[in-house]
Amino acid sequence: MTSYLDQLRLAIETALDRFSTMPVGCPSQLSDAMRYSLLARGKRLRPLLTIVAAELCGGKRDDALPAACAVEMIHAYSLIHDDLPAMDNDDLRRGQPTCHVKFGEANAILAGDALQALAFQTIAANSPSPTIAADCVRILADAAGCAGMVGGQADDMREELGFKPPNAEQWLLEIHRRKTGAIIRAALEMGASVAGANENQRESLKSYGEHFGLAFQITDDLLDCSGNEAEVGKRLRKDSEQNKLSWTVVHGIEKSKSDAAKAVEAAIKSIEQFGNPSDATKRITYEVLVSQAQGLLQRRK
Ligand code: GRG
Repeated sequence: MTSYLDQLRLAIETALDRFSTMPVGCPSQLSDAMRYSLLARGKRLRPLLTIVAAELCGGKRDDALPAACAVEMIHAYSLIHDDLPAMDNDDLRRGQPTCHVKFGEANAILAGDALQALAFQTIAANSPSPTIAADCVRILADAAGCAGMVGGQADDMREELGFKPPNAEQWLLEIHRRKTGAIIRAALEMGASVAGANENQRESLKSYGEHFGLAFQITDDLLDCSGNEAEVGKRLRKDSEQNKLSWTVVHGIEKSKSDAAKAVEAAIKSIEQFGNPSDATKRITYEVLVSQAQGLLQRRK
């Protein structure tokens, strides 16, 4: 499995570099800011999930790479904007100064904007067919937009304006579902789409993504309490210091750990139908999805 993952990561890094080689007309300071954030040391979790989902459903890696890179571009844009002074005002991301610290606030806003456009351009121009391109654009736009990631972020920001939700548990679950979960779920659904998966396979991967996304965010909140800044590559203890709503603030550490474990279990159960495949590639991709979910419970970054 290690060599499969190493090869996959290399394919993702190479494709990200290729798809972010900017056309003539892109100002160099903008291209530098976009590539600085996009190509920085990230875990590449979302593109990895897209490709693994595609291969699990019998799709080709090369066909999945445009959608995989697009989801990483959307993720990179969200990190750049989330770090801005108007949002989280962070100075460290992926182990390096944030985009606005390095290039200035205006360039960082524009780099995020342009990465968002580049994501959709990458799918449109490189997908295996116009039908797949249209489907992936719809999936990613739904997940990134006002009822998905941006909507989740907007509600998350309301807290800073003094909003106190009547039901903090439900409110937080809904924020996590949109702010973090929607893009992870879209990563898996695009993999299914690229592979021409049937409806049953698509639903099962979406459900995996939903549970995985929740487990990911709960473990992110746990890392904020107990992680090491140098390892994680970003500032920590922000939620607890600002008393921001997070899973650990609402539920406490022990329940957060058990909720994460339950979400991981549910994720793995969602993909039961893919267990015991005869084909070697499908077997390894199934095992990768199981181990990526289990690995969340030991996250150190
Ligand atoms: C500002 C449009 C806009 C959206 C912000 C997703 C998001 C919404 C903000 C990201 C900030 C954040 C810390 C969210 C919590 C979980 C998360 C997405 C963490 C970062 O993802 P990783 O750990 O990061 O996969 P790497 O750097 O490894 O890719």
